[in-house]
Amino acid sequence: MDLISYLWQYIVEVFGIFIAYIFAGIFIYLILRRFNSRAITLTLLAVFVGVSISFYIPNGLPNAFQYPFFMKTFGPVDGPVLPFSNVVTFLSNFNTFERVDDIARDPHDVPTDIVYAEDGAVEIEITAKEVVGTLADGITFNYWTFDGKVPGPFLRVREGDTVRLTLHNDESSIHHHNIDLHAVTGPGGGASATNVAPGESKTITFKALNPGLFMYHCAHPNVANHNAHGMYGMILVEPQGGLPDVDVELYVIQGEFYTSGGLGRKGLQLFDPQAMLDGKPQYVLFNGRVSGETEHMHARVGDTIRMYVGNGGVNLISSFHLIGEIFDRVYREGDLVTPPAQSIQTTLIPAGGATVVEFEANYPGKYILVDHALSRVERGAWRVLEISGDADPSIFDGDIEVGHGH
Ligand SMILES: [Cu+2]
Repeated sequence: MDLISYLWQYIVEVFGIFIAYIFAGIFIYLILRRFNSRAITLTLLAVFVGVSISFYIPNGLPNAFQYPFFMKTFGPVDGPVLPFSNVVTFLSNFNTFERVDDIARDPHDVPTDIVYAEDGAVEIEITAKEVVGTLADGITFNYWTFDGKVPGPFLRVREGDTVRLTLHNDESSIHHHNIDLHAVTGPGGGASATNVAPGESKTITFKALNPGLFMYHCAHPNVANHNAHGMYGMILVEPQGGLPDVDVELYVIQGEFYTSGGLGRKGLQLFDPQAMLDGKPQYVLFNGRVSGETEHMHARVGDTIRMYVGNGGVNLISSFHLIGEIFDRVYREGDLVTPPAQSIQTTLIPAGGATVVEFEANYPGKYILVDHALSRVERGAWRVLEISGDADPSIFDGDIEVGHGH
């Protein structure tokens, strides 16, 4: 019943169109019988076919009808269409998937210490897990995750460390998964040695040769498909000697979600591979959830804030900007070797790339981080940083209006 309530709009859409089409046919048939004229018959037939075609050509079949069995793609491995049997397995096992109410990882969830095992290696365990999460109020999506949240856990190591990473694939998963860490020097960034079937685990060891902030993501075919379900996170490789101390560290990753229903369509949203190939996401989100429903990030006046920001893609470049602040330092593209750029308003984050920004919280208020390709804000690409503390009128003074329209 749960599933039917989620899929109700698809069912209504399919039957609505079906019924309308049948009765349009009956209507025409009745008119033809009444007039019994060849000219009217041909005219009405032409109108009917013409209207059908003109609807079909620009729109295709309604999304609810559509499953692109015959999509032809040219990547090195399988295309982004899920095997139909997997979709059926997902729908028939729908009630057994874990429900995650808050799919968005808390941006404050950044470990400060590196924990070493007895043999001196950094030991990391991650579980790939497919869950049903809330994308926005009343809108759910089948997320594929690392550790049940989007993004996956923030990993912290230091240049020169040996890292032993075990990837588990939860028994409830339908798909195989793996992990490609951009911090790894080795085949597939670790992906080809971590392919895990549901219930399986595999371990790799790697040396963190280069410092920087790096993305990691699932690279199981179809890679874009796995990424577009939420399978990404970041690993920080601190330079020898570490990074300067700051008061607050925050972790956000922008990502695109390609859903079969339009923006705001309620219910369970199925993944739309055609929209992904076209690069037209319905949602662009920080940490996998529409931001109006997430907790604010917090800091105090006087704090130095460092943000680790990534772009899980799979198609867009992020024009990362924090409204009402200037980044004092930007470690462009996550480069922690070169001295940072300074006093930057907006910085680019490529798909599969990252940036580190630092700034001092100078004045209290609500600051909104966005992708400054601003139409994406309407698709969910914003998040609030709330700075509390005393206002210094020499920095800013004015009557602050809230919720001003146009
Ligand atoms: Cu995967």
